[in-house]
Amino acid sequence: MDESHRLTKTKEQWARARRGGEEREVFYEGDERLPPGQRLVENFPVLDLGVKPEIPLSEWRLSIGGFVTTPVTWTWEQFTAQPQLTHRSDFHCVTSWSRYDNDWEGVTFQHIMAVVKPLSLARFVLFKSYDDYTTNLPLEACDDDDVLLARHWNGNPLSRDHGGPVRVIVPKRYAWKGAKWVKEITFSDKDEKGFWEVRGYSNTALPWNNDRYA
Ligand SMILES: Nc1nc2c(c(=O)[nH]1)N[C@H]1C(S)=C(S)[C@@H](COP(=O)(O)O)O[C@H]1N2
Ligand SMILES: [Mo]
Repeated sequence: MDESHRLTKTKEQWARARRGGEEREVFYEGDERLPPGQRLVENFPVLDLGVKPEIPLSEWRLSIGGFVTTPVTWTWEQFTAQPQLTHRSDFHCVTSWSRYDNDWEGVTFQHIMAVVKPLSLARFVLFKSYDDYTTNLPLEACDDDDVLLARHWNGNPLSRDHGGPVRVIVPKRYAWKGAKWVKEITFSDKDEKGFWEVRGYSNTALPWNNDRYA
C-alpha cells in the first residue's frame, strides 16, 4: 500500500468510527503500522512545555526509588556504565503525527527493575523531569522490552530539544508518556496522575485504541 492510500484508508476508518460514536474501543484492521487518526511525518517535531532545561553532565542525576528494595541515584558515569541496548520503534504523538523507525539506545526499564527490585506492592510508576513535567504509567506498561531510558537517537547523542541527556521512550503509548529530561522514577502502590493526565488526557494513552482524552 502506498503512503497516500494508507493515509486515506486510515482517515476513512476513523471517520466511520466517529460517526458510529465509538472511537474509543475500536480496533482498526487493514493498516498494520499507522494507528487510527495519525498521519506520517518524516521530520521530528519538538513538543514540550516551552522550557528546555540544560543539564551539564557533571550535575545530571537520575534517582529511582519509592516502593523498591534498593533505591539508586546514578551519576552520568554510573548511568552510562549500565548495559546499553538499541531498540527501533515508531513514535506516535497525540497531536496526530507519527514517526517511523526511530533507533533509541539506552538503558532498558527492565534493567532498572532488576537493579532496584520493585516491591510486590509497587503497581504504578511516576516519572519526573528537570522541567517539572510528570507522567504516570502502570508498572506492567513499563515492564516491557521496548521501554528505554534513551540517550541516543539514530546513532547520535539525544539533543536537548528531544529530551537529552536522557528521556524515556514507551513505544506502545502516545509520546506524552515518555518523559524528556528525566530526573526521577518513583514506584508506588498508587496511581498518581501526571501533568497531562490531570488536564484531561487519557490515563492509558493507547494509540491503537485512539485513546487520547479521558
Ligand atoms: N519533560 C517533558 N517531557 C515531555 C514533554 C514535556 O513537556 N516535558 N512533552 C511530552 C509530549 S506532549 C510529547 S508529544 C513528547 C514530544 O517529544 P519530542 O519533542 O521529542 O517530539 O514529549 C513528551 N515528554
Ligand atoms: Mo504531545
